[in-house]
Amino acid sequence: MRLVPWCVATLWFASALHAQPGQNPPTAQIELRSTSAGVVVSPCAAIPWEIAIQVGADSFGLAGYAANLVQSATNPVPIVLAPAPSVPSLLSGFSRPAGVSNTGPGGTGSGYGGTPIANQSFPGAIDLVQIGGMQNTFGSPAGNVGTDTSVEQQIGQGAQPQVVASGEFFAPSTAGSYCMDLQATAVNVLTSTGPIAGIWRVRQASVSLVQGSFCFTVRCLADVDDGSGTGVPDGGVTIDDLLYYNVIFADGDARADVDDGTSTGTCDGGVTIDDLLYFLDRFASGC
Ligand SMILES: [Ca+2]
Ligand SMILES: [Ca+2]
Repeated sequence: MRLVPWCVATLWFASALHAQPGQNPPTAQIELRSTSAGVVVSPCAAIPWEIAIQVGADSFGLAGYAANLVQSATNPVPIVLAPAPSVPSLLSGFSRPAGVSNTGPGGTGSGYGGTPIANQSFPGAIDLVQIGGMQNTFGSPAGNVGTDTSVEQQIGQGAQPQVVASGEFFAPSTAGSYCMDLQATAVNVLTSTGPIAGIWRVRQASVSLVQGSFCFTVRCLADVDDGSGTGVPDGGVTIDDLLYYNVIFADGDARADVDDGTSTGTCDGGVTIDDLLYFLDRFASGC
């Protein structure tokens, strides 16, 4: 399925329109970050992610960007990613209707947070494509899109990279190493005001992907203790784990939520007999 590339097509159009041959392109850095990077997490743990951009001093700041958040095809099981739920306040002029971005799922609202698309090489996996949007640098709105024609300068040129999008997903309950990648990154920056009042020259930046992925490890679902009774996993599945689960299940502890009745290890936020049955099944199978 091809997405209608309103955002990106406009980015390319703006680049071509205002390209300045013979000059080195302005620079930008983009990175994908997560506080779960390199961490061993529990099944169903919330995994936060964010995209940050640093724009070089050789321009007047961020004009627009787009990036895909894609899960590695080597992940043990697929993950369904949901769009970033909100737009950072500083970037409000990049999301429709104020800015120019894809429409949201179903053709309404803003797709700034990314459009969920099935990963063709990983059945069941849903990635996010074309996260982002752009300011209206054309000086006039296009119907109900780009209604904010006041261009904000110096976005992305602070002391720290500017967080442009953030979201989270839940770790699968299948043990193993999982990675997320940032792909198809494009960044446009403001280079100068044009000869026509209100119109900015924009150019595609030379983008450095300083951190293009992060990985985390999901521990074995049935490994919940090390014999100390404190809920510290030790990498092995023994009777200690069953004894500890017995306690947290009886308490209705959120850590005992390991299934939703489908026997797929999908958490549902509640602790019922389904969780106990699924835990016992996984315990019996050694993980
Ligand atoms: Ca254990
Ligand atoms: Ca449950």
